[in-house]
Amino acid sequence: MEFSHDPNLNRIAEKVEVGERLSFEDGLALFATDDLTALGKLADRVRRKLHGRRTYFNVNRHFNPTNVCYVDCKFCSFYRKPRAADAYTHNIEEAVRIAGEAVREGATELHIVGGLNTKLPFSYFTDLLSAIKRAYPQLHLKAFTMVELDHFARFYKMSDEEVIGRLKEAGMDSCPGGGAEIFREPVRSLLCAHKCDADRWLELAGKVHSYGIKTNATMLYGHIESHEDRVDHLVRLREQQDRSGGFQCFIPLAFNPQGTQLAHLPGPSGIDSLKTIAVSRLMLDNFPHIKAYWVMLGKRLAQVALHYGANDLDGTITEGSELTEAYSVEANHEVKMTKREIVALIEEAGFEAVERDTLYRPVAREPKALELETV
Ligand code: V47
Repeated sequence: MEFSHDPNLNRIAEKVEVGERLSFEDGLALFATDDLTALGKLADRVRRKLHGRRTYFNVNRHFNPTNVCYVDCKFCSFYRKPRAADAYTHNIEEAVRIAGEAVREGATELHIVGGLNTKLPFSYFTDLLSAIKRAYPQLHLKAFTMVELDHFARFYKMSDEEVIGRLKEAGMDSCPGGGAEIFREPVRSLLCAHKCDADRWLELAGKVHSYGIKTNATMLYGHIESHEDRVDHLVRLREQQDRSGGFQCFIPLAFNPQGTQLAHLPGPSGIDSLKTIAVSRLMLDNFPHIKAYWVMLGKRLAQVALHYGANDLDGTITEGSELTEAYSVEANHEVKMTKREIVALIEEAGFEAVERDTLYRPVAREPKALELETV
């Protein structure tokens, strides 16, 4: 029996079988297919070849130092102008207190991203990292997107090398994948005219990788972009990974229109999200991990996405993170999941849940710690 009623999928399945790289046109054909089940099956084969039944999650927390930002991204409901009543900047003591809470809850990672706030000196960011590191040296600091690094270099008039070197010295262990949005023009400029462009984002990722620092990559989908824009995005990331090799994980981010300047758009459907996960797994043959980010997909769809090529659900996260709450699709913008809940989601889907650290090393916990866990 043929694999699919879609001849394009049969042709692509043969390429996948022998490990042949998929082309731009293949990417478009994958998005165009009406055979979601076969597309998912194909992505699942690749996922199982790489990871078997293992599905990763971590115990983490997000910290957003400031919501003040000049970029004015059309898809963002988090940022505020400096004089807004609810504009905030956390002080360093507050950051250390939150990091301490995270550590007591068993977190191995603090994910730090914020607005581009021109009122802060560069020393705020290095002090932030070094104060948290001094207090909790065991906590991995996944901090600052390529957009933030670009801002630091331009605004504080430093070379990229100086920015990366000083943040690394202060305690930056890896970088999250945000700010990639959609690389291709004109969509990128329509969404976020004041953000660094695609070449710059990719250049900085390459430079960070050259320091032995791992990063992630994202793609914001389900707004004004086309399938061509998405495939272009994936191909550019694949080419950068060929050059610098430091991406660990790709995370397709489902656009949540609520509260944004694009609130009139519907956001991506469930089918579109599953397709996007599957196409990502198939196109990004040099990315080890594909994450189904439950905060944006919702817990239920993220669970299903594990059968469409995803092998990671992100983490427990915990409430109290302003950016994460702004884009959450969960009821009341909830962003907390207990470890028990995340393990149950993975196991019920038929996979083996593996707690990982940020670098995808399995985390061993004392049995007692599991009993006592608060997350
Ligand atoms: O760059 C902003 C996106 C990103 C909305 O590296 C939105 O492990 C949907 O990058 N609807 C930041 N998305 C988050 C991010 C991330 C998250 C989790 C894990 C990792 C990782 C990275 O969030 C932004 C933007 O693309 N975003 N607003 C929105 N309304």
